[in-house]
Amino acid sequence: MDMSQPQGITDNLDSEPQETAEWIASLQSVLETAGPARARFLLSKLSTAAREAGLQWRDARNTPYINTIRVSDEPPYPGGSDALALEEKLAGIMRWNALAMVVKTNRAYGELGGHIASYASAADLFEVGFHHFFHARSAEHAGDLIYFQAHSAPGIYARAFLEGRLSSDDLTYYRQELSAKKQQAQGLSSYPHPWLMPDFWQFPTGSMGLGPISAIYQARFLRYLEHRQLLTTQSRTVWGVFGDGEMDEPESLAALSMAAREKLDNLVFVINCNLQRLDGPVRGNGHIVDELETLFDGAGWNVIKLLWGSDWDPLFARDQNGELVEALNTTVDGQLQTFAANDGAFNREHFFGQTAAMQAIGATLTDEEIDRLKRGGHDLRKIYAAYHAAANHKGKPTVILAQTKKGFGMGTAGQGKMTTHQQKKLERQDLLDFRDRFQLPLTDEQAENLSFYKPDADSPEMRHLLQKRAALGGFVPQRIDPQLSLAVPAIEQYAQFACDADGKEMSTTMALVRMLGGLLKDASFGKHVVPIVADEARTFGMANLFRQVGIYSAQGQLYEPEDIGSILYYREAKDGQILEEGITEAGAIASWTAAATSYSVNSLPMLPFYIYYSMFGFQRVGDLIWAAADQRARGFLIGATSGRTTLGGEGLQHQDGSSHLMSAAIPNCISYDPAYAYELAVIVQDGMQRMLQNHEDVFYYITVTNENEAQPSMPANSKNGILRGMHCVAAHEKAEVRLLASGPMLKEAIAAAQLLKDLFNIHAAVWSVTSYSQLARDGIACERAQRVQQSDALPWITQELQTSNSPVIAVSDYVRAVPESVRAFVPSRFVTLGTDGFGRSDTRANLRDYFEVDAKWIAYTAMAEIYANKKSAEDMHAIAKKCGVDLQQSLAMVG
Ligand SMILES: Cc1ncc(C[n+]2csc(CCOP(=O)(O)OP(=O)(O)O)c2C)c(N)n1
Repeated sequence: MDMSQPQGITDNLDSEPQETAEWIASLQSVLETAGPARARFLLSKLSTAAREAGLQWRDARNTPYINTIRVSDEPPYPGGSDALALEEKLAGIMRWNALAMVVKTNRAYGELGGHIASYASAADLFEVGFHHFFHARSAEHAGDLIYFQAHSAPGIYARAFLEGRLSSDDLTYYRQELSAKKQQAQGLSSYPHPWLMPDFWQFPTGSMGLGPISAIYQARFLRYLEHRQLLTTQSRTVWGVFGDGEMDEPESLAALSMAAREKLDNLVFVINCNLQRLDGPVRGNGHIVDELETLFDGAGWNVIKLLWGSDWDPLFARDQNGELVEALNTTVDGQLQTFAANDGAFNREHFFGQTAAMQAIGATLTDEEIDRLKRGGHDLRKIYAAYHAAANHKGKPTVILAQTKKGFGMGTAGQGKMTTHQQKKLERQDLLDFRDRFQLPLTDEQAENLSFYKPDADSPEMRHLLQKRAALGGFVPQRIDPQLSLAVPAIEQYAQFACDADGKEMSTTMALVRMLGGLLKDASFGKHVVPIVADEARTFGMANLFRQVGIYSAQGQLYEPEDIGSILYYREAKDGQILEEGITEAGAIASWTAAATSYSVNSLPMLPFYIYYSMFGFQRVGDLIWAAADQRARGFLIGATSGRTTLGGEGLQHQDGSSHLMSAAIPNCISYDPAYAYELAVIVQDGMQRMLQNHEDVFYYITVTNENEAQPSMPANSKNGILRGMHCVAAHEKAEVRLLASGPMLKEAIAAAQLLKDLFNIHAAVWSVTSYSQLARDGIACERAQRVQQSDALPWITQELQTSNSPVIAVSDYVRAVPESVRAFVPSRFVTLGTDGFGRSDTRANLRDYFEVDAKWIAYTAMAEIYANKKSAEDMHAIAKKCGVDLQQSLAMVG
């Protein structure tokens, strides 16, 4: 007998039904007489015996295509059938107002877009949450944290309208934030954007996949605060409602096992399985629900399938030989979509018509009743049961796979249609049908005109709505900034060594880590600091922090670390402070965002420093950083081992020449590329003050390098220039050339100035450019002020350079576009040097020669500018040779 063929998973043939029935009866009898624990024990013994017999059998990860929660386990609905009826009515009103808002907007301006079908499928999932589960922040409860499926935003606005938080004028300005402002109305952003609606939205979810990973790390960060005894968070739940199509994003699934490993039972995902995405079915030829069940179950989550409404219960009760369930098991999603798009008669023929037994089940219903059979995600009673089970499940995060119909209730105009995602225009008859479908008290004219509908304030449904929210502490979503300040330590306290470095050798990474260590030691401030790494702490010399503040682990340390004997041993602790995320930049940045928004989410300001390989930041997880910016994050991103020529041997994929270009495009990201430890100290101090004391919604990106250098002490009066983007480090009244350089290139510029003096008796002045992007922003702002406000404000860079006409050479270890960004504000001839192209593995010296950014190239470039068009080619070759530059070889390299 071939026992290698896995049996029992795909093979549904039952050759011995009698024998099968006996086995099942035995199991049932054990269950009845000895209980579930004994039944589980026996099954697991059987499984072991099967494996020992070489059967290679394992239980299928999938359960049948029916609800996980049995009817007998459903809790009573709070408020009974009266509440149920009111809530169904309210859901219909939300649906209408959401639809009216989108269609109205698109009648006026066809270009504005918006979605109807997604919310139509999610409305009931949201409503049960709003009525019974989603706690607002109040005196009794710190508030649940809810990540809303972004393109269902119209429904959240529709609810806020009924709650009295938005006016009908506001709804009229959906997706018209600019026009709204002119009319003193509140513009409604397309998707959840805290930047645009700072009192309303908490979490940006518009970019698919970012919501799920962010929700997971948010839940974990609550635990971190709890375990560090900074906050009591136990009653708070993180809810995330996401699309089934969205689960294909790698970020959506990336952190599932972490959530289970950390036992995040404060986390509930609700996946709106309407089986469709934008273009068509999510898994036309399979079951997305089953696929997700396998993935979540395999990762260790509690999985609840919520597939069929209460009106299916009597049908399943009649399904004596399992043919109905078997049909559901084998009907693929593409077909289920077709069933959703067609009427009762079609479903009778094509679904219930499959076998005689099913025909008989179908015969108990009229066509109208078949048409109205609900999927689980549209049945408030079933949804409540699933949420109740999820909220009470201990030890694991829960996912509810809620099956719905896309465009539910949109009838032939949209329900289950392939094109429903983008539908935003409805004909007269479709509107009337929708009104009738949800029994809305609107006249034909009102329906046709898309009038918003709000029941009287003292109507039972309005009273119910407001009572329910009052019982849960108020309205959600709601975002606050309590403006809590932290006393920032004085710079002398943690960075004296950097300000008075006096030529001591160190890299800026070493300086940063030492400052961090100092900040962590501060008796009152230190506990707010959150060091985050993605498995590179040793690379950045941070191993000493392992011992100093410990690595956070919910379980503490269950083993004796190999290096227990060393002073810097690998110390994990339940109250550990470092978030060591492992090799997941996406996870680490999601952690950083949770910490960087704690001032708002938890009314507890925290200060995260996420230190990472700079190349694996903006390039790798730029969209998550963009979302953090939207969310008004406050914290430090530290791009370490930065600079295309400074990282040396690591080569093309590691050498970062572009992060400063990308960070400059994020409006509230303040970027610096400092050369010296004292500059770094001034920047960190300024950042802490702006973020933690002035409550500015900015975050800092600072690049640091691993190149050791002699660090000078801080010159007097340099602070203003450091923060504004440039300060002079070598002045010369008669400078014939001015050299600007950032980060590691500064020492090359200083060496170039020396070369010019030694070789040609040419005088150069040198500036340290701490931030080309801040100089450029200032330049653009001044230029606009001159144009629009007739101001005479001069950009800082112009002020610094306007005293002479001598040429200016600007150097950066990033692509030339970075220094190029200040060209318009330089009042003389201007040349940029940068590191465009792919990186290479070699020594710093060879790389800087190759990219033509080292001292000799800067000196040669200066000479070429000073002698522009005044010297012959031969003379220039001779000058180059004197500088040590080989023009012939460089041309060959570039070629
Ligand atoms: C990263 C990203 N890619 C693409 C989109 C565009 N987009 C918006 S909604 C959508 C389909 C969503 O399908 P699903 O997650 O199944 O949600 P449904 O609308 O069906 O409920 C797409 C592709 C996006 N918003 N974000």
